[in-house]
Amino acid sequence: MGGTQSAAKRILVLGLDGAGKTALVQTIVQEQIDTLFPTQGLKINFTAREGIRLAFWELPGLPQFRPQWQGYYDGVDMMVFVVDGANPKRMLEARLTLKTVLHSPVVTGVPLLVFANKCDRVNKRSPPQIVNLMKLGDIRDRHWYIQACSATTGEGIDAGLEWLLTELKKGKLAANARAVTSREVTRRHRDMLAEMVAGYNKGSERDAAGEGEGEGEGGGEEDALLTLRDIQLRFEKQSGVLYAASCLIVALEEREIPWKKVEVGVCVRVGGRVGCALK
Ligand SMILES: Nc1nc2c(ncn2[C@@H]2O[C@H](COP(=O)(O)OP(=O)(O)O)[C@@H](O)[C@H]2O)c(=O)[nH]1
Ligand SMILES: [Mg+2]
Repeated sequence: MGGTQSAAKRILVLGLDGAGKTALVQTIVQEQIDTLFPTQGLKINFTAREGIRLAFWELPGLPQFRPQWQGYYDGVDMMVFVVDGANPKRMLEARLTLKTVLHSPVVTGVPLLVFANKCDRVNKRSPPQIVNLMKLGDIRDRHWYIQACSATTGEGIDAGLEWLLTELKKGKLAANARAVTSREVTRRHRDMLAEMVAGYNKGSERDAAGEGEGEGEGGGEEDALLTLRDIQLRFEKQSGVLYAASCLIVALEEREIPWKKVEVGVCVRVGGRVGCALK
């Protein structure tokens, strides 16, 4: 058979209740639009575009369900936030809700598509107005895009999906790169540092038990005690390389220079000519 379920890109569809999430996903997957009731649980819909399988995970938007959203963040490839573009009264609530979502370190770097839905309504707000109302300009740790659309007429949906597919094709490396360059200490840096400090503690314990003596000759480099200064230097070197790789990827992306992952380590190849391997 074709692609497995695990190969599908996972798109989390979030937004306040009544924003039009269910209607939008139904239009995308071309499902019959039934009478819509507020969604109570997780709804997953599959479709495929340009050979990419897409799994839309729609979560219920009512306030009592929002704290549960974070349980679905791990492994997400894309976030779609649907806002009712014709309801300025709930724009603040939408802004604060989105802010809480983006605050989670699990989704740092994951690209965000904001669908300003219900653009068929006369009192709709324009995307620039919504950018202002929702303070989207403050988002710096991921690629984001706003697209006006109507789940009812279908207007704007293809344009939004086109951006979404372009982002998905870049893959997780791009999202991770953005996460690294936008945060002072990333999770990977923290893990790296924790490992080094754990090694230091082990060494100190051995030393306290008097086993550190006599290691000079046969113990070898591996057993040599790390000092905090060593840890600092190693951390600076390794995190610097990670940071450099991430900055490079982001710089290439911003200039729309194509790059791709290759076999060894974290590699970047530009235009099939320049190669840069970082390990
Ligand atoms: N005029 C208009 N109404 C819409 C649009 N999208 C959704 N709706 C209506 O908004 C209401 C809430 O939609 P629903 O998909 O259930 O929102 P959800 O709670 O975010 O899943 C329903 O009555 C829909 O018919 C749209 O693009 N235009
Ligand atoms: Mg719904």
